[in-house]
Amino acid sequence: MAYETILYTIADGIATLTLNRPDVLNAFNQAMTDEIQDALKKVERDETARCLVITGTGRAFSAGEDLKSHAGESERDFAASLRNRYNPIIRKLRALNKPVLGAVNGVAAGAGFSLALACDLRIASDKARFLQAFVRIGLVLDSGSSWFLPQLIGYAKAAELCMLGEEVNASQALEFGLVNKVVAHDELAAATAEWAARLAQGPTLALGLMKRALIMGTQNTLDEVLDYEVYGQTIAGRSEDGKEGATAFIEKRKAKFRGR
Ligand code: T3D
Repeated sequence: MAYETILYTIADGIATLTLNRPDVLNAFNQAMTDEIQDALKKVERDETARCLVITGTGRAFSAGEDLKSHAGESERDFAASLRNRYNPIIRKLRALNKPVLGAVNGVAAGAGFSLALACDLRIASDKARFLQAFVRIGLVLDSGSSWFLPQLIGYAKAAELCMLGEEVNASQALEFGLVNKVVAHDELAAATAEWAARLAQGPTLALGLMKRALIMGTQNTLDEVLDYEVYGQTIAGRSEDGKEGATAFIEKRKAKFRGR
């Protein structure tokens, strides 16, 4: 599939998906959600892709659904839009057995905010802003924000942001735990490259199992998680990278992981 609304590159084990409709703050139209779904399948299948970075061009990460593309529509099928366009993206990002790093370069609103929340880690530019815009247009949260937000920042803060439609700046986002770190706008690319390289050079198989266990930890019992850790450690410990990690420790050198 040729991409018109996103950019997709892969280099040095890092797949980068860039939302690319800057004139509308990278709002999602049908083409863009189709293309994101296609690119995520590529990342999933490509063994050389060991980490995914998601970012945007221009001054936005994403302003959510392209509201202008629906001007004049009498009846909109929200259920079909969410089920067929957004939910598969969020599900795929969470199921992806590779780490996903959001580089939030600017405003993230509505489903754009949800997309950022679906990443495993987030680095924000000091120009980033976060807005649960839904209340302003009479809609409810979607694309997983109702699940991600209370877990990340607690129920009361989530309710405040969503019900009052409060905009959060980058330093507030850091304080609330919405992002992992904030850097000067000009340093976002370098900071993202540094973390992405560390992730891409990590023990990919173990990182995928770790991601699954952490997600389980948010919704399963301790007993269930303990069992999953047994399973995960068995797989990771027997893997090539698991053996390399132990050998490197004994030999007092840095492990060289190959992602399997
Ligand atoms: O519908 C379904 O399928 C269900 C799924 C829903 C998911 C959703 O995401 S619903 C929520 C949609 N998003 C929003 O409600 C956010 C709308 N945008 C804004 O509130 C503001 O634009 C921002 C707070 C994001 C940024 O404000 P600001 O002042 O920095 O920029 P701006 O001037 O408002 O926007 C710049 C341009 O981008 C402007 O175009 P213009 O006037 O220069 O030609 C604006 O219309 C356009 N733009 C911004 N957001 C969207 C958009 N165009 C289309 N869709 C947008 N969402």
